[in-house]
Amino acid sequence: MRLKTYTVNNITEAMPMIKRDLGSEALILNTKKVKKGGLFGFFQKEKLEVIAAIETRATEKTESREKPQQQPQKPVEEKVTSELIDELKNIKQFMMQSIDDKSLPESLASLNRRLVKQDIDAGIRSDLMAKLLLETGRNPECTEQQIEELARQEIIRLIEGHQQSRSSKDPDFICFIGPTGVGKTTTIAKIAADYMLREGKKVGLITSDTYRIAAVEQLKTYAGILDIPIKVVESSADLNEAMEDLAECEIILMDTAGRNYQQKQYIEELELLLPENNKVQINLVLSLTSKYEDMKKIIDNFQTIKMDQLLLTKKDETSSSGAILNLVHDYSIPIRYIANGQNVPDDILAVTPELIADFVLGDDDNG
Ligand SMILES: Nc1nc2c(ncn2[C@@H]2O[C@H](COP(=O)(O)OP(=O)(O)OP(=O)(O)O)[C@@H](O)[C@H]2O)c(=O)[nH]1
Ligand SMILES: [Mg+2]
Repeated sequence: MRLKTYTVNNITEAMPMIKRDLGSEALILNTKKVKKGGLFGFFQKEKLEVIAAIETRATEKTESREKPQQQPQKPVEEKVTSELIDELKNIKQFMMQSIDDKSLPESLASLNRRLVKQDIDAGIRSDLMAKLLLETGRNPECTEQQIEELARQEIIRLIEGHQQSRSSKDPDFICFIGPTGVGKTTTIAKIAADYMLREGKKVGLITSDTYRIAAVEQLKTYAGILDIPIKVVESSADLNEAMEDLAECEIILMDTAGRNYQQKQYIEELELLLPENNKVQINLVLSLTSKYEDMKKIIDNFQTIKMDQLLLTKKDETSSSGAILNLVHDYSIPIRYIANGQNVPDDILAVTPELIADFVLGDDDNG
């Protein structure tokens, strides 16, 4: 790694110098304010010290080793790769600590403040700011609109990298699980309507929520409105029977009782009920009004159940959308739908990377 330190008036001034000396792949490791000049401590000027670095290539590293022929090639390559990964991790850590509002030019600082308001994770913000700093360094004339568009493209790229579908074919049995009151039943009604009206599919419903007295009636009401069959099950034996009864249906949506999934015993109960079948798709429903740490705890608890998709609800009840991007980044579980209101069947959006980017940058019209 090559390091170079610059003392400048502001970060924008440092960018062309870094690019000239270290190239456009260079990273900013640290920035700090320093006092320079003056006499006996008086009349000093405040300057910015910027440390930038460029990683030397893995191949160059291998070649420059003293006796490469004495070690088999593969272990050497593996060692170099793991050293590089460690170094990059250190650099990232460094950047996360050093990039803050004060070290950013105003155009980026205001964007950063907006992302903080959206509760976007500090690591994601630092990565984004580092990329935007380099871009704006290449092109100091960047307008705020252009910076916004660059940020949007970067966010879309991040989402695309993390949102690969986990199942290769369309499911024919989708099970909805999640904490109490997040909107599982309402969302199932919206999705059932979507399959029927938009895709013209024959839909069937199953519910295992015999826990709450009104729960079965709630789903039965939707089944009645949509004129589709519904079965109530209490055990996995019942479930097999219900699936046979609904064999005519092209897609079956199954509702489950809301449980406090921060407690593992409820996950074990669910495991006993769900069919062991690769065609079953499991959707975890979470509300965006929950605390991010609580969402994480629930997902972490679901280690034993293969989760295929996330479904997020109550977007209309919160003004911060950062959790959506944090989830994409931290778990790479595809997010298929976002529900944004109580109206069945209208208040649901099919998720695209562009939609999430609009949400986190705060320029959506979708509630
Ligand atoms: N604002 C808003 N309310 C929603 C949304 N989705 C569902 N709700 C409301 O949330 C409440 C609970 O919805 P349900 O569908 O019964 O939630 P559930 O997860 O099935 O609840 P349990 O089965 O009791 O665990 C209802 O008042 C819904 O109208 C949404 O996207 N936005
Ligand atoms: Mg319910």
